[in-house]
Amino acid sequence: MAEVAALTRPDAIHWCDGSDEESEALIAQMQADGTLLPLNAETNPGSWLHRSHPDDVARVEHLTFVCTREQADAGPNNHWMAPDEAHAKVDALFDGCMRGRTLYVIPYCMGPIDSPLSRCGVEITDSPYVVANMRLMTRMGADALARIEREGAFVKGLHSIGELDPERRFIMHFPEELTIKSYGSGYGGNALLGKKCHALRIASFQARNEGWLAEHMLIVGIENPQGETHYVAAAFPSACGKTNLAMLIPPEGYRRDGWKVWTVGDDICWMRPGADGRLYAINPEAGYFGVAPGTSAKSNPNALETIRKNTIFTNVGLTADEQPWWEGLDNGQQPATDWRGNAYDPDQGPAAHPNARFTVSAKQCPSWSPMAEDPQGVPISAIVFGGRRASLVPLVFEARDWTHGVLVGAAMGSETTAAATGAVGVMRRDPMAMKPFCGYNFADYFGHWLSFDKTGAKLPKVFHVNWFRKGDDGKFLWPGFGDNLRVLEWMIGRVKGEAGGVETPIGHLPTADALNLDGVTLSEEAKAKLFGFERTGWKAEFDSIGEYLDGYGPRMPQALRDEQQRIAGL
Ligand code: GTP
Ligand code: SPV
Ligand code: MN
Repeated sequence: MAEVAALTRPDAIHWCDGSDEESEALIAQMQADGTLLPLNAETNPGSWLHRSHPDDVARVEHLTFVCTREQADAGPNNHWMAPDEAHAKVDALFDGCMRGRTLYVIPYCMGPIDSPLSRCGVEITDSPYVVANMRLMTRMGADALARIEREGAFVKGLHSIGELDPERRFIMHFPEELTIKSYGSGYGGNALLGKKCHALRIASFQARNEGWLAEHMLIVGIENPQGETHYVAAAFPSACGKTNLAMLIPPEGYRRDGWKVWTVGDDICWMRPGADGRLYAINPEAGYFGVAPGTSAKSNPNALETIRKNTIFTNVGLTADEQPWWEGLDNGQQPATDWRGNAYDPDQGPAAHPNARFTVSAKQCPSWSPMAEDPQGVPISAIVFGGRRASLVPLVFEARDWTHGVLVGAAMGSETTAAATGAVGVMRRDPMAMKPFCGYNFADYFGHWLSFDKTGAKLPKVFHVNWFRKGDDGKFLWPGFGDNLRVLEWMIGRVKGEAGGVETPIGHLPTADALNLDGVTLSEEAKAKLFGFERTGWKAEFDSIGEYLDGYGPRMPQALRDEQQRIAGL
């Protein structure tokens, strides 16, 4: 601490205790200096708008580094810099950067305070906006500090918004030192260090050494009419539907029959084998940092209800009476001001930035699961991988066994989204939705996944879904959102050995009558594309998957290459 203060030279130091008084004082200060703008107090009580610097609206994958001693340990999947060089580079930027500012010390716990699966960290930052967000997203303050003092070990994070200059911006990870240094951005994934930097990049590295998994997955509980709840963990890349699936509202008929959906987490999942051989999962987060555009009373009513109060909105538009507004909100209101604060002009682009976000406490979600606080976590029945694929990939298929399931995850492809700076809609390999987040070599990561298949293990079944298949007219063929429960129901049926499937080279697809489609109208084209196996296209896909795996050289586990070879024959 003294070292950091000597380097950064803040005017004042504040230790965060997480109290209401502290939060109120910070918010008052941010309101006074314009960091937070008050929203309509009647429609959005306790809620604020933050407009970020227009060049600082998303994660910056090209400026994110994993700094292991050996470059090969970071893998071809990460940008790498030698630790000494990285420290020197970023410390030069931190030198004196907090002059005139307050340094905040944020002790936080990822996961329930009393869970053996949880891990703590301390983030030092000069951004009160980061403090306010960390308060919603983590268990922050006195309780976390007490656990840190008891345990001794914690992840050290240093953050400064610097000058918000994209040329002077770095997100550096030192997994071997349990250290993060982030400079020059105030955006969520770059600045809320408990989230992607700690809970995914550093935690994935720790998890490999300690025999657990840190994943970019939602966790959702599906309660059937008999009152049994099955927990499902699903990895979709950024802005590909995790929040929506986690908060799903069952279609009318299912609701009548008594189906219920429970939200445990919407972005990150830590899991480890329990004494009974099953995988048990916790959500290390305490809030949601969700995508605003596309969130409506139709697509995600639970999210809309969650963000009715006590919410920080970042880079949304505003109506004339200061209500938050975004594309796809569909509530009959019109935007007056865009996310930059200019009068809304459709010729100047959307009113909300496509990666506009809301930050809110998880407990405000109507479907929030009390099991999210269980220190032992929830047992996982199914793991789901999925991407945004306009062509080829059917609605759902099931992997034959664990090794095949690991290949299905390793082979994931998805079209890029606005969650990271760069081109949108470009198909890339995003294994297990962890391309931007795995803190070590993917070849070792796949090997770690394979290692869970051992005597006594009762592993979940593995599935792959694609909500984003398009027809010849360029429109989505599957209604998605609430109707995705039909697919989850089939998966649970498979877990229980009750639902039908047909074997194909890529795995089991549902038989024609195995999926409940009551109330869904699908064209013949839709049925063929959503439930069909396209041999020629898959042949080419498997060649491309083979090339991808080969790119990792001999470090890639042979079992995975054998599995790819076996299927590539088709
Ligand atoms: P991160 O927070 O970036 O990790 O993203 P996420 O995976 O939680 O994404 P989110 O659920 O916020 O979804 C992002 C976008 O996908 C939104 O625009 C949604 O409207 C859209 N989306 C989600 N589920 C579906 C679906 O089932 N079908 C279709 N067509 N779109 C969906
Ligand atoms: C993602 O990009 O996957 C997010 C948002 O969940 S952020 O926390 O900014 O990375
Ligand atoms: Mn995410």
